Amino acid sequence: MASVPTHIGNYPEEAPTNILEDGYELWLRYRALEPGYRATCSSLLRLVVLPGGNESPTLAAVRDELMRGLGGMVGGAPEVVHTITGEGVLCVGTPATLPLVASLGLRLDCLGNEGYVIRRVEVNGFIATVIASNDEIGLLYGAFGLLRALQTGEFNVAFSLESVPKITHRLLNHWDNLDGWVERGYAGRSIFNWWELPEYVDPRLTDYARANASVGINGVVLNNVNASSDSLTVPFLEKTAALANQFRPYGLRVYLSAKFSAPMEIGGLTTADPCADEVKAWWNQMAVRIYSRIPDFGGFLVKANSEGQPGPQDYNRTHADGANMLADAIAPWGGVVIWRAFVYSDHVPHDRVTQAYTEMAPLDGRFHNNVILQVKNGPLDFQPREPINPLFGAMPHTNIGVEFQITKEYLGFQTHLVYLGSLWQEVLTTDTGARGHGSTVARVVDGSLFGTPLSMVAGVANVGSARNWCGSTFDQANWFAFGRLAWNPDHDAGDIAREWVMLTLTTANDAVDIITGIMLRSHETAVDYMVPLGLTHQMGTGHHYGPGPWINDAGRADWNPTYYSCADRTGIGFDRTCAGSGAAMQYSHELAQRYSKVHEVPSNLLLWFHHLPWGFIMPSGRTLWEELVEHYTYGVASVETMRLEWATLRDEVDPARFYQVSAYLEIQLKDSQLWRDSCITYFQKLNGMALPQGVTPPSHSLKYYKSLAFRHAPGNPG
Ligand code: BDP
Repeated sequence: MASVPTHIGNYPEEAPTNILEDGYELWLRYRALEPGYRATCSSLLRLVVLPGGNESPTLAAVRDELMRGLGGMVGGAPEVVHTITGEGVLCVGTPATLPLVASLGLRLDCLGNEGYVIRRVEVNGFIATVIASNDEIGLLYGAFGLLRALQTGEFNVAFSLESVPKITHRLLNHWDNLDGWVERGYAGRSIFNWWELPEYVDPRLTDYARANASVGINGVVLNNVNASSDSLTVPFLEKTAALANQFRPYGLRVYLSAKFSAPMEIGGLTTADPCADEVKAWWNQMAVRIYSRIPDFGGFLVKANSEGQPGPQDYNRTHADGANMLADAIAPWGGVVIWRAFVYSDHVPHDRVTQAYTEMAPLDGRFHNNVILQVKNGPLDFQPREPINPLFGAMPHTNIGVEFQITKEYLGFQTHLVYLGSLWQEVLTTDTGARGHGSTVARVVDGSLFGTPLSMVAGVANVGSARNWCGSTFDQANWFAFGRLAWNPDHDAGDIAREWVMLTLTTANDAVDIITGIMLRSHETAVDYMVPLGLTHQMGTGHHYGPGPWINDAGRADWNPTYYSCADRTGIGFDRTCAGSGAAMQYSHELAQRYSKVHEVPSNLLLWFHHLPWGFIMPSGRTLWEELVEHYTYGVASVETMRLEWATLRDEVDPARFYQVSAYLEIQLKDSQLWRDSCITYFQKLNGMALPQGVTPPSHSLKYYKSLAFRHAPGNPG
């Protein structure tokens, strides 16, 4: 067990840079570069050219960030100059802010509004580094791109970088309530203090905006999808406007979750029927009220007819009727309606995972152009592993965005180290088969597969008021990876992990290798100790943290782990082939075939699609029961390996963060053992089979595991 460092705040003089590593700075630490490399960078980057006078807030943010970054890494305060009269100049501009940029022959036409190019070019006979873009926000993204390159040691005399986002809408969804409580939040309370707004805007929110801009996130939904109509009242719109003003320089637009019944709750109407004239008029007025305060308001996110939320179906209207009515109201200002496909009606369906497809796919082509359908990555609910949602590829005439969950509701909260980049990459690279080979989810959500104009990657935020923002060091990596993948869904999750480690923890090669290795194994490790071989939703009711595979008395059938495992004396797994629920048939022909065949389905989805006898022989030659036990056991062993590997890094990582990660790995080890032992004990009770030879038996009875409660777990609305 790592001991609590005693010297925080009183750190020995020889290591002053390790003081106050409380995680606040995230990946924007800008520590001094190693001397040799610093010399290379300083000879190139002493000076910054920005236009004099009338500097816009975005240009000011660009300048501040470069001054801060170069000052920290290269040393000294960079000098601001207005002409190029020597070597070592960094020019930053759009053709409008710095006319010189237009004359350099840089190909800006391919960059759109947000892309940027960084090149070394000759200006006035001197070699200068140029960051150029069409709009100022591209300069900010470019500044962060350059600073990242400096931090990770990629900068050199021939440095060149061009980057254009592949996704138009790169959004964080905060599940934050107006009283500051965060649904599924594990990093303290909301960073938005509605009580104090609009008069007091916490300066910390500027750092929040910087962090988002640094990874290219360009929008933020401020309130919970389980929305309160109050967010649309004038006092709260004033508060929203104050946040919008704070975020605007960083290219971060604000959005609101809208409650469908708001016209009744705060508008005095007797209906919220989307086809009623008075309802349309009410939303039209709402749009005027919002845009008069926030001219660049992003739009509405709506959870309708799902988990008890009101929606158009309450009036026998379709999701398209509801979404289009709202979309028409905000279209004149360029707003979008983001309509969630996570529909989950009051009636227990035949198979819960078929619901979104059943309701949404027939509506393809019926949504207006400024509607984006937000589809969770899997058909169930942010489980540690799911197949892709079958809606990807099934709605060619609809703007489709993916919704990931950055906060780890089902993956051990902030105390389990699980790097989500791997999970997201697995989803994004899955071939839907919709238009032949290569029809990946990434190509659906970036709009290139079907030529849909709006594209979106959204993530349920893991940011809160915790000093380190996310509740743990490694959860910062998930915020970072989300942004990087939203910018370019083809990015490699391993490269992103490595980059984050270098920016956040250490640049020492061996340590970077070890930490990146831990991160890349971490998702599969969690799947192993929680839900191996395609099992799903084995978590306890409400909190979703610890194991509850035996639970069969939750409010409705599809809230029960037993509903998903279908485990009994003879076998385990949910039959979703034609002979079962038929859910596999919602995929393209090729995928449906693969998933339906027990010998072709990937083994990590086996029990998602098939119900099999415990004695089923796996490709390894082991029985299914033996293989399950093997996975659970391996998951625990793998956490132990992570813990031991981390322990070797004591001298590489500052004491505060080293200690917290060490302690959290202890928690994860204990929990992984609990997951393994609970699940093995329960399933063994059902099948009566012996444990494979040499396997350590669980140390407690089923009664003991069932007696464990997770009271007061954070983030649980129940
Ligand atoms: C589930 C969460 C619940 C959310 C719901 C949603 O348990 O708190 O409200 O998703 O996405 O995962 O709307």
